[in-house]
Amino acid sequence: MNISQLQKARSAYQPKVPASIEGATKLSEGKATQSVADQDDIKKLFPNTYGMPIVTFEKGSSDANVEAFNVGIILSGGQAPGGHNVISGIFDGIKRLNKDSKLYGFLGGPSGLVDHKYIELTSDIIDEYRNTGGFDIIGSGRTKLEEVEQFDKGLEICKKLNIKAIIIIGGDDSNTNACVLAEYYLAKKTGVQVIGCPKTIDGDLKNEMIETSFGFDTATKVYSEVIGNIERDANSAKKYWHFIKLMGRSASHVTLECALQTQPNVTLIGEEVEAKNQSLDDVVTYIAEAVAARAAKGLNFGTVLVPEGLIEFIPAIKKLIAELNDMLAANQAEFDKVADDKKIEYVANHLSAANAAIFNSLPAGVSRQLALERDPHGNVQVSLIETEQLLADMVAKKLAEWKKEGKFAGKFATQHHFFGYEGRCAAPSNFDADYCYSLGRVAALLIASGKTGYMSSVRNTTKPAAEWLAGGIPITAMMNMEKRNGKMKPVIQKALVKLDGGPFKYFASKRAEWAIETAFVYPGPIQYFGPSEVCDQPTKTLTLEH
Ligand code: FBP
Repeated sequence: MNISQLQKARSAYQPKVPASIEGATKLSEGKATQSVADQDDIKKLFPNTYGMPIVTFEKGSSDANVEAFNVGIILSGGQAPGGHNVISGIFDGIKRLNKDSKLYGFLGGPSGLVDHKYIELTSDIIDEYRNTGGFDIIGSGRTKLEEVEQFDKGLEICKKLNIKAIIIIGGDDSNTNACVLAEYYLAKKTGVQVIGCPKTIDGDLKNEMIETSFGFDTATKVYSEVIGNIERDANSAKKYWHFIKLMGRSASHVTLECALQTQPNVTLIGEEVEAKNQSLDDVVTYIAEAVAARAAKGLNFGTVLVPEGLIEFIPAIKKLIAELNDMLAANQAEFDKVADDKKIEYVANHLSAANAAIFNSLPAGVSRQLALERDPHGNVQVSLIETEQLLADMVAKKLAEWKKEGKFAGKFATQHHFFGYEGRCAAPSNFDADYCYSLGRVAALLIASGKTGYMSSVRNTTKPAAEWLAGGIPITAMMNMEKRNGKMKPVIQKALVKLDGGPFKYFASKRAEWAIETAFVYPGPIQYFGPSEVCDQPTKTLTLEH
């Protein structure tokens, strides 16, 4: 591989780990856990993995004698900076416990396990990928792992390769699948353990014990750098309003974090739009008012941040999506036979009158995305909906009406952008490099301790890495029941932006000022080498939450 000087220097970076796991460790078990909600249902569905205790690794006196063991890893879902460091952490972790242990990587996501596509990850391969972005070491995929036949196919390859445990590195859906797999393998007494690792740039796989998902730190720093550059451009040319959509399929954490870092004029938070029961027109009016207020001061430029999941938070559209999900699930066989060019019409004809009216009023691209082009988990692929363009056009229309009424005398020219894929494979920040490597090392310890159905956890992350706490959280403790494809299913509860939480409250206390003034902050690029206060800062979200 040809590499840059920075990559060369970066590959020599030794990630920091919690002091408690630097040498020998001992495991301490806490109290039994319960799921976050729907305890009876979850307990019934996970009789073998429900109620397990939270475990913590503390400094031990001597290394236990661990027999060599083999581990298989899967990267699942969207890329997130730091995935390669989770893998190098697992590799170093299992080799420290016994140098004859082996690591296998299943190729192209969960389908690699089912289709028996794998490679052995040796030190030569691992060394090439240390502290790099991307998931290209083994590739990722979005195949759902939820059928018994898939689990059995997976078991075959585990037996063949003498794999003691599988580690699934993924978001909430993938870790839900990890938990189901752990339960199945335990119930069948297969001896194969399953461990999860919290990954997603979206930042929505977190709870009291999982402080953040990896990749969020780096991705939001990359987006904030470019948003800052755009703000500076806007403030230099003073002629454009920039509409910037940011990734984050379901939750608005990425948008909120970027707003805290760059102080744009308008930031939409999907969770607030839902809580206030706002319509698309309310949202458009809110932006137009900010544009008009700045225009009155002669400031015909600005920035608007839009979370990609916004559309799903607008209550009327949320209701429409819920009915669509149920209707499509109930009529799947018939719907599959409908010709492609008749599908939209079919959908409109099978919705209630109120939802059909909303469906028909949406731009064609949006209705198509909502109804037809879901990902394998049934999620609307919001990254493909051009909400930033839609809002810019609607605001322009509103301002034109206000102009006629004498309520707006400014200029309104727009540019639009979408930042998502740009940040998912960035070289991990020091935080993500350290956090991911530590998650990998902890996952290896969980396996050696015989644990299954656990997620690797590293806490106390606003403190220096040496003070981080290492352990494992039973995945069942994060679960509740939710409707998926028309049926109630056990799933990890998604963490949405809390409107009474520190990050949102701070933002809400500042946004009126940011809307009118030009209070932009230009954070600049991620720094990998230099003073700790420049290189090692966690996100503002994490700091304000703790
Ligand atoms: P994960 O939940 O798998 O981490 O992926 C998150 C994400 O990056 C979202 O922000 C985005 O909506 C989606 O993936 C895009 O999916 P795809 O990579 O399939 O285009």
